[in-house]
Amino acid sequence: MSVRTSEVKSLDYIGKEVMVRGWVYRLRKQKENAFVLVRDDRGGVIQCVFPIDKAASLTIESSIEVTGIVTQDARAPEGGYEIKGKNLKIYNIAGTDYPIGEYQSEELLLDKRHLAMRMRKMVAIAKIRATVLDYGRRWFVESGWMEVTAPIIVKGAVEGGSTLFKLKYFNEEAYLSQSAQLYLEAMIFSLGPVWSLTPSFRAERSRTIRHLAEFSHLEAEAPWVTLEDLLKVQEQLVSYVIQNTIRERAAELAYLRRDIVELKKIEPPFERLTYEKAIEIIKSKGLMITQEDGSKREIQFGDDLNIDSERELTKNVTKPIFVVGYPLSIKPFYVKENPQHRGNGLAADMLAPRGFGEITSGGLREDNIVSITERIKKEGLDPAAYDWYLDLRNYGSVPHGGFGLGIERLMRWITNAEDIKDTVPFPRTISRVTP
Ligand code: AMO
Repeated sequence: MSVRTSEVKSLDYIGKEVMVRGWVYRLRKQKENAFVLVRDDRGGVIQCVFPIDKAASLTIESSIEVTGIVTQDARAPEGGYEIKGKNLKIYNIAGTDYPIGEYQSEELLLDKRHLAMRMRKMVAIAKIRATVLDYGRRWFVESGWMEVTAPIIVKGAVEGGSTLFKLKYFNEEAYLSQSAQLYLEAMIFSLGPVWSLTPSFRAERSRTIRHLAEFSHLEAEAPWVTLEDLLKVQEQLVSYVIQNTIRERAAELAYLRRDIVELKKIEPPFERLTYEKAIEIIKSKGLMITQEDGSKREIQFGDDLNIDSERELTKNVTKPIFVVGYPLSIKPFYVKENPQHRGNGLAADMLAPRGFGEITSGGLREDNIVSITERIKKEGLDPAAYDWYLDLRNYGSVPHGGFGLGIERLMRWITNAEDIKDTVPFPRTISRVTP
């Protein structure tokens, strides 16, 4: 039976025969012996030593099966354990031109992502990601929300027409979903609080370090909630995911050199900042915003918060903050108007600390059929495409709301990644659809 390297590295195995399967991660051939650092299929490594004649044909990334005796040797890398190899079975001798070495450009690593996935950095990130997804799901399951699945092929825009991916759907035009929200809204009427984890697609035309064309979207929707209820759900969810992830993935975060002192302190409540106050703060800091023609001006009420504004608001905070009450003019058609504050939406975004930017967005939904139809038209969308959605306002409409969390945005913050592309195995952007 094959064992993983992480199991072998314990006193229990000293002197015992084990079998490890994996790939040649590093290779040092000396006169008498070959020192083979074997990487297993969970990214762990252990040194295996063979007489040189047995291992002469090995190359980096050759796939092998090693049988041998576990010994302890302080000189062995990665913890002082090694395997004195008895048998070596070779599955495949890798080509000698393996393109991933120690120093590579980011572009090459993206071009060769199918191979770069074998790098220990990528394995660490993938493990953290699996844990983030695991606890994201668990929070909802444990809190009594029901998992549902929304379609990916849809007829209507949720987040504006400019980022829609068109698709030929038999004899008509359809789109890739930007968000499950409208479908989740349809499900709360019979299923109560629901959530989904599906890919969302955005034809983002600009290259940024926080936008992907395809991202993992954790979304939730519930009937009879207030905006404050939704904020509480989000701060609990994010805190729960972070605390469990840093506990279970301490080794991987350490490998990535992520300092987790601040992450340890993430717990509810998160500060709530009104949009007005946010604009005041940004103004007082003298931050200028860049207009479409490249010229700069002072930020004013009615402007959306871009990454620079978000960075300004969060550069000195250690916990996420909510910006609450955006003007309706900069929010999509479904955002409910605040009856106490006309023109303002009952919506909020969660901004991660230290400039990582928006990680969730959500709020209450407009539940009045007349207002929402007008808003759909105002956005230049065709109400006919929202027929079914408008039915929800016609047959037993209720106050309701929800939010969407971008898994890669959360991952970027947790792993302290420079670029969002680092948080996903095979990123999709305007300039990249392979591998
Ligand atoms: P929004 O468009 O703000 O809102 O998206 C919600 C969250 O999804 C993430 N996100 C992205 N992540 C990576 N690449 C992108 N291009 C990208 N775009 C968005 C962000 C963002 O906060 N239906 C609404 C939410 C709601 O009101 O329920 C929506 O999709 O983390």
